[in-house]
Amino acid sequence: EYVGEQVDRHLAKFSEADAVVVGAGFAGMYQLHRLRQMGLKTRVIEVGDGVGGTWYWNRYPGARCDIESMAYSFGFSPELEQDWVWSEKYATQPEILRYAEHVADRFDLRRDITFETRVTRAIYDEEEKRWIVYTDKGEAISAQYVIMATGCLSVPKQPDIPGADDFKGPTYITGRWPHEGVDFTGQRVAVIGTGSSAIQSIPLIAEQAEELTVYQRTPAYSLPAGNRPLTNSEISEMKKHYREYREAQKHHPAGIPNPPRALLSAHDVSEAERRAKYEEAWETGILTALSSAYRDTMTDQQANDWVSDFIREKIHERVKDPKVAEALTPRSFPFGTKRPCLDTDYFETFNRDNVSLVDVRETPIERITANGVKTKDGERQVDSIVFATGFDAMTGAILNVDIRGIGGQALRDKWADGPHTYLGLGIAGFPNLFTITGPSSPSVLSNMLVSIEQHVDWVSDCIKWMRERELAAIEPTEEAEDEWAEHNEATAELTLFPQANSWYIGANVPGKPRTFMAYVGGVDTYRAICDQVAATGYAGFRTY
Ligand code: FAD
Ligand code: N01
Repeated sequence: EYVGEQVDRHLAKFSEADAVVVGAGFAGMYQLHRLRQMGLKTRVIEVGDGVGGTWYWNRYPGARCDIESMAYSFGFSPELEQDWVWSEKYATQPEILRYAEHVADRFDLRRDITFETRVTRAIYDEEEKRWIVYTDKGEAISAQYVIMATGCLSVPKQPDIPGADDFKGPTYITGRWPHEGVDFTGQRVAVIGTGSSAIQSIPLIAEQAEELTVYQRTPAYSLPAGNRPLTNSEISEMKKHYREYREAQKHHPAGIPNPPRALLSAHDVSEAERRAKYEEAWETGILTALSSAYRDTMTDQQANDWVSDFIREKIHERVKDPKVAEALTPRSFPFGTKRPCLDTDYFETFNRDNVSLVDVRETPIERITANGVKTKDGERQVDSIVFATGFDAMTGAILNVDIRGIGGQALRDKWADGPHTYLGLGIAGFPNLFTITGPSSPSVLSNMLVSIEQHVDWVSDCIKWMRERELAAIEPTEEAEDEWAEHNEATAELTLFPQANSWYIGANVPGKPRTFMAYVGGVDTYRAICDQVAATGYAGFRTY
């Protein structure tokens, strides 16, 4: 019988904890806080040398949140939300990182976080019913629970362009930006990619660089953020009603209660009314305003075509050269089926003399050379290259750890055809292992802080329930997992989401299995399901 790897307790630095949390982004930080409150000896292991996760790594120019700062923040502590003052509608990365650091100080989190350390393996010891978690610093930690708070967008996709290593000048990846910043003054710069990270950084890089060339494979739908400083009265108004607002977040499908969900179908109104509604939504500068203008935007092709056309027209208004405007106009997928972007002057940047667009659908990148980027039209020499090419999303960070469950089964094998979980929280055959905002939960389709808190609370309550009953292990049944997968797929099929080659579906990483990796049923419905599961003694899980 397989009893897990034998640890040589003399060679490895061996320690014990009740729980190991992997990652010290917002999820890991709050998980530590909750488990500590419950009296569990908890260790957090983090690769970076500070807290904040996403906001620690993504230091590229222009990085900000695209869900309003006052909403994209923790709701678990009324005192914290009253004390902290956000300066802008959409806070910059340095401000969000300061917030994460404030949370770490305020709740004295750092003393249980081991920084600059990577979890490399986690092996379940069936006899002991404990995990042994290995780090790259030679430590092995025995723990009853492992919580993967490793992030959905934390592993940058490796540049999959031939010759990427040949380039002689500096290259940068948006998700691993140098802490000291980069000065592009006087340089010829290439940016590859036109997703959210590119759209935020391009306008600022264009202001500094001598010449900027943007290599675009798929144009994006992007809406103007209308970013601005928050006024004192806005802040105090929100703070007066913060508790009700946090409650409303939990009961909205995306965790974003403003604007409220639409009751009307786009088919119920006249063209003029639709247009007026879209204009009004456009002016709000809120990511979900257009998709939630009518209830069928994400489920009805015609309803989606109307709003997609509206955005296409806006792009043509924003870009002076009609050929460039058309190249920047998304036509190959419905609005919202890839994550939309919010921008500050993104499209207008292409009106600048020092900015040019290369449409790689027409002139594919053949390779990166020692001096620049070569397409079928020839080589363009540049001094630096920025890869804004995205992430191995949802599963990348989890599968970077070699996780072995019952019978020594590797999670990498179990997920060879795509992630398989129950509720995006637990995995059959991997007892006492939880994933925060894991695949097949709403996670990336929502305000992530709302989803993170919901998952951390659910996991903490589950562990409390286990301890009260002196249970050693909990894991989903395979039947529950299969049913959840079927429900997920069926729900996604009711929408337009599967039409796009998005990172939601793994399409951005060559060779990655294609499955829709987020639950589209909504944060509100999903929370009710999770609560029901807990209330019925964790139906769909088995304990021993
Ligand atoms: P992360 O913040 O990704 O933290 C995971 C941590 O785990 C990282 O620090 C990583 O180093 C660590 N880690 C991973 N693997 C290991 C390992 N093996 N060993 C040790 N440590 C490990 N969401 C929104 O809702 N609104 C927004 O406006 C928004 N803006 C975003 C902007 C950017 C640029 C990006 C990339 C994402 C954005 N997101 C946004 C999504 C964002 O990732 C989440 O909102 C949230 O910050 C995720 O927190 P997390 O703790 O789950 O994961
Ligand atoms: O990554 P992406 P991202 N050759 O995958 C292109 C969150 N986020 O870092 O679409 C040429 O979206 C790729 O082209 P294509 C948010 O959830 C939020 O920008 O695959 N091009 C695409 O244009 C977001 O969705 C904010 O055809 C290549 C781009 O690179 C998620 O993180 C800010 C290529 C990658 O876009 C990821 O965003 C930043 C190749 N070989 C991130 N490979 C906010 O605003 C890839 N591309 C809050």
